[in-house]
Amino acid sequence: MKTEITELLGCEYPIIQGGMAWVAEHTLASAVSNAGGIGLIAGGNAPIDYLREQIHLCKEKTNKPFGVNIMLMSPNADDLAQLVIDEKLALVTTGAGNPGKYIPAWKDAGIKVIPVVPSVALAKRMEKAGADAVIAEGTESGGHIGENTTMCLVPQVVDAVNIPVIAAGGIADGRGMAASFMLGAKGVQIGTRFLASEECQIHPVFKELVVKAKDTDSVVTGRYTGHPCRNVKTKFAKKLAMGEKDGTLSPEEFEALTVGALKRAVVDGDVESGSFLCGAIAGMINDIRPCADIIREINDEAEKLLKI
Ligand code: TUI
Repeated sequence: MKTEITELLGCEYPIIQGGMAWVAEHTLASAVSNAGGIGLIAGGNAPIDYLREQIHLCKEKTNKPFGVNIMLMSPNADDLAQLVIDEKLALVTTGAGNPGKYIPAWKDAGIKVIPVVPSVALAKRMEKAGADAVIAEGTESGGHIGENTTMCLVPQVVDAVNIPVIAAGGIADGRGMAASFMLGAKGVQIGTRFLASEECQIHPVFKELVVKAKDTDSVVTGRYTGHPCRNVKTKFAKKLAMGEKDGTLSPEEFEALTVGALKRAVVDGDVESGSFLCGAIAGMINDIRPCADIIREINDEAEKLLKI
């Protein structure tokens, strides 16, 4: 499917992989890019030397464009903002903040800039600051989330800006992609579906949680810390949610329990103390497939539906 996003990024399909912290490393990113989408390496809170290595490994595995997602709350965000310039990457996406101060340098370096926005106000600010597109991410997404839903946010952002809008949050099949296009999006960002891909390097326990999840198996924790995150509803996530609700966990105690919890989920598959970030659409995902099959199937189904 050709859209303003495939034109902008030079890819075959208007499908961008989510920049999932600890999850989105070079194997997944290169598989998505080689399949004609846009793969991303997630910065998360990772050290800069690790990220440089991931970028180099990804370049070895694909000649197609790929990008980096910068989590702006990371202490390494400044260094990563410079690294994407030094490495002459095709695009950068950002999350969890306003990347305005970096945009002029990225534009000067010819990098396409696509911030994730949870609101119309930030989308407008990003357009003014020179962003090439925005990702309007609904609260159905996994990980750190805003309040508005994909269904409400996407058309409002589409109406508010003149740059292309990519929809994110709750999209895992061709119906979701077609619906996003009907709302005015020119591309989709997909995260959770790629957790259950063959190339995704997360612990098998994490993949199993995604595949087995039902519609009601995600929960948002951490609203009272200012960093709400959607996770698989494990016993640990329920304990956090309950402690937050009934006041038995102070925000400080909550933070102490969740330090390092993403790594414990992704690397160790530790259901007792890991945070398995995942979107509300996990209930629809029932198998582990190669990225190329996932991308082709989603695109073809959407194309078929949009032609009706
Ligand atoms: O960033 C994400 N999802 C993430 S990041 C992450 S790692 C993490 N580690 C520790 C604490 C929190 C997260 C896990 N999942 N998605 C993109 C996203 N960006 N969602 C919401 C936002 C956002 C929120 C506020 C973007 C901008 C924003 O701006 C506030 C402002 O400054 O105007």
